[in-house]
Amino acid sequence: MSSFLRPVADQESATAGDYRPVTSHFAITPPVSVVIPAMNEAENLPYVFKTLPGWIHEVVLVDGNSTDDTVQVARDLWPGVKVVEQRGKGKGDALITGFAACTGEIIVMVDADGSADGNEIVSYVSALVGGADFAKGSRFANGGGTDDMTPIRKLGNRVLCSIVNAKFGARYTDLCYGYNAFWKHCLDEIALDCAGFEVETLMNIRVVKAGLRVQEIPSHEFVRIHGASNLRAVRDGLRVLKVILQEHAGRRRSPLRPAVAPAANRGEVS
Ligand SMILES: Nc1nc2c(ncn2[C@@H]2O[C@H](COP(=O)(O)OP(=O)(O)O)[C@@H](O)[C@H]2O)c(=O)[nH]1
Ligand SMILES: [Mg+2]
Repeated sequence: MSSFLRPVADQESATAGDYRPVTSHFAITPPVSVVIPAMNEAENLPYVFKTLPGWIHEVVLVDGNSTDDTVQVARDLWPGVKVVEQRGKGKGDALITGFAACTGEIIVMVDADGSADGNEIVSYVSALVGGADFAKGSRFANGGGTDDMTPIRKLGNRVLCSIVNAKFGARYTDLCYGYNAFWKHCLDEIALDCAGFEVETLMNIRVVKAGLRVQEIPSHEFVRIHGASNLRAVRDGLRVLKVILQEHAGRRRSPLRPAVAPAANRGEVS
């Protein structure tokens, strides 16, 4: 559904207890927040917003000190978008900041590079209202796919995923994927404390350690539309491996950056 077709009045008046029609066959009560970490993604945002469903409660865009028009483009495309200025650095830092700004009961994380199809959000939300705590996107589950991963990234992801499965008793088919959704209460149980691209791995490990109900959702990752990935396969792969080993050793990691900035220092919301 195009953002132009959003039932704005319904969204604004909807509160927990109201039913939000999601499809002609499905309605839900919990408000859904979508968190979009974005660093210089102005050219990609039109593609991202175009696929977001009209029934979501709010969009929280976490700006990573973009030097392009990311923030203005987001405001033009989605009036009412909540823009959070990131104070630290890295995707993990951005997501932690964005999660803290959400008012919905369900949180969906969506990349801003045009690789994620917002039409899949209904599958994630369906799994959550059906009983899962954490709906984990997978490009390698039956029905999923990727046009964006290089062979080296596929190999690294596969090896790291196998290590997580072996060490934590998980049965994941994907590990380092940015499209996931969860009930907000999960945040208390996973207490995220990381800065970079290891964030999804940390989430995937901590939900399993916390005994939360995880359901994989087949997802298709499209190719980034404009610009280049910020991820560096070797550097970030090693960060992921370090997190896996630290989590397995049971050590509480000292965060690379504060998990949540002190109130006075927290990103501005507008
Ligand atoms: N706010 C913010 N967003 C980031 C940062 N690093 C990456 N992102 C966003 O995270 C998403 C995934 O990053 P990307 O570079 O595409 O990595 P890849 O998908 O792993 O290739 C994109 O929407 C980026 O704009 C950051 O430091 N701050
Ligand atoms: Mg990407």
